This record gives sequence, structure tokens and C-alpha cells, in this order.
Amino acid sequence: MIITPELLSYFPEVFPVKESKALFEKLTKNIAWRQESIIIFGRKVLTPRLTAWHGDAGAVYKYSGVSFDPLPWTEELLCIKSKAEALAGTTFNSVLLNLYRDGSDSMGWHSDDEPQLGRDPIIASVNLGEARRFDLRLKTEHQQKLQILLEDGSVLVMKSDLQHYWQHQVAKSAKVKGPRINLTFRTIKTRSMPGR
Ligand SMILES: O=C(O)CCC(=O)C(=O)O
Ligand SMILES: [Mn+2]
Repeated sequence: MIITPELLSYFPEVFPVKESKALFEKLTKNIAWRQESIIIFGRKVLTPRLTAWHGDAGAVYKYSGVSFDPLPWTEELLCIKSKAEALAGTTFNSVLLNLYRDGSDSMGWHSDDEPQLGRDPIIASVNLGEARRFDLRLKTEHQQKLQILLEDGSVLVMKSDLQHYWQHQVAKSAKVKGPRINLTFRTIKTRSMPGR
């Protein structure tokens, strides 16, 4: 099975260096970054990165046994969202932000296949700061791999049944010294009412 542009499209330099630097600085300051605990194989562990969840009220995100209520959209996030929507050809109601402080921060193998995202989710992944390698592997055949360098100012759009057959990760890297912010814009289909 090969990855075609219908499944994965990479857009370099969507945000010019000056703009990406300014956004990086604003997001570093204005986002309430948290190191969350998640449950993995029944054990509570701290995520090896900082995260935040923003979106429309009601777009509650459930991940590894924890529910996250969205914080409201900010000016910077709305500006990035509109570029991501134009490239992805869809609208988004939420965004997961990840701050990788240096090469020892990472995200393990997974698919973005939570039921709330629906069968074939469209996800736009925006990259600011240090370039990091994004690995993909087939769920049924782990030797079948693909690597993409996600550079500063780029956007990766994942579509169709990519999440069904492929997993992805951002591995630790001793070579990476600087920080990186990644924003994955998503659409949560099952909305829960605030307070319920
Ligand atoms: O940092 C990245 O490029 C990947 C983030 C990711 O896979 C996610 O938020 O689900
Ligand atoms: Mn993911």
C-alpha cells in the first residue's frame, strides 16, 4: 500500500519565516501550556511534551482516558486556522497544540482515530519552529515506513483512510536542540453539551 496525495499533502513555507517566528513567540507566551498525565497500559504517566486544547465550546476531546474541555479561540489561533482551512478545503472546530521543548520531547506511535473524529478525518498539521521528522508506518506491516521532515512554516494535511491503515510518531532526537510547536486542526463530530 502506498501513500498518495489523496491521503497526505505537504505544503512547505505556508508561513514565511518572519510570520512563523512572530506566531511562535505569541503562542509560547499566550497559550496556557500544560504537561498532562495520561493513562497508558493502566499506568499514569506525564506526556513528554506540553499541550493545550482550544476550540468551539462543546468540542470536548477524549484522549487516553482523559477528557479535555476546549479553551476559546485566540486571535493567533484563528489566523492560523483560516490558512489551514484553505489548504485542507474544510472547516475545523478545534485544535490540539503540542510544544516540543527540545529533541527529548516526543509523541509515540498512534493514529488519530478516536471515534469522535469520525471515519475518515481531515486533519491539518501546522509546524512552527525547529524541524522534526514525522514517521509513518503501516499498522499491519511495521517495516513499511515513510519519513517526512516537517519544516518551520509548513502544513501537512492528512485525509481519507490514512488514520485507518497508518500510524505516525515524532521520535526523540539527540540532534534537535530547539523548540517546536505543532497544531493539529480537527473536527470533533460528537459534541457534548458544556456542564454535562
Ligand atoms: O507533532 C506532530 O507533528 C504530530 C502531532 C500529532 O500526531 C498529534 O497531535 O496527534
Ligand atoms: Mn497524531
